[in-house]
Amino acid sequence: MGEYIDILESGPTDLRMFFFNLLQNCPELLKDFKYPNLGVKFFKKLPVLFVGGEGAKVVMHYDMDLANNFHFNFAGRKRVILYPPDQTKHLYKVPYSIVSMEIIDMDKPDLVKYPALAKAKGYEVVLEHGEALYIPSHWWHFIKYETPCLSLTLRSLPTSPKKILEVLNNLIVIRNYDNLMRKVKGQAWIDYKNRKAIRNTHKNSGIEL
Ligand SMILES: O=C(O)CCC(=O)C(=O)O
Repeated sequence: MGEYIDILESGPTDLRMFFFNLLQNCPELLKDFKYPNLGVKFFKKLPVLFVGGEGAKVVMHYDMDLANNFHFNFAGRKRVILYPPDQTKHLYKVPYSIVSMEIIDMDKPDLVKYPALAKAKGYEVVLEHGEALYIPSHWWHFIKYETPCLSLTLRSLPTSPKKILEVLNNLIVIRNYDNLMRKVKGQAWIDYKNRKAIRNTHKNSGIEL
């Protein structure tokens, strides 16, 4: 960890720790925070840490478990772009996944190649040291680390039967099907999904190229 912090402090780097479960990997750190009283039931099995260096980017995605997330930024400054679920049609969502096309730099998107993004209505926020962001269930988020950051996400799982069914479908059906197709078809499967992401998005956004 010490060596990793030295790397983060020495300049821009893509090296990130993503979704590091404190309960499983470093339970002694649980003593360092308390679950806040925000009127929600937290899922205490999954307090997850996110660490990254200056310039690191997290691809636009929403969380597969459809949790309501509370993202606490303990160190550094990060920029977050958020889109509500009703903007999905403009976001070049890759089929059988919960991410936008990775090739798109949501920080400075190429609107000639990806014009639907100009129609998407979202929010942008800069999280400073000590600030927290509520990311509602199913909301898309893209993150750029402006400086090295260390943040903790606490989650509250969905309770409505409709959402629970969607989570089970995401975790059991879609994820396994996608993994199988990657194994069987390799790069051809990825290329097919990216072509379909563009076709679907342009069709649903009313764009003709
Ligand atoms: O800040 C990060 O690195 C990612 C945060 C994230 O995706 C989340 O909290 O769900």
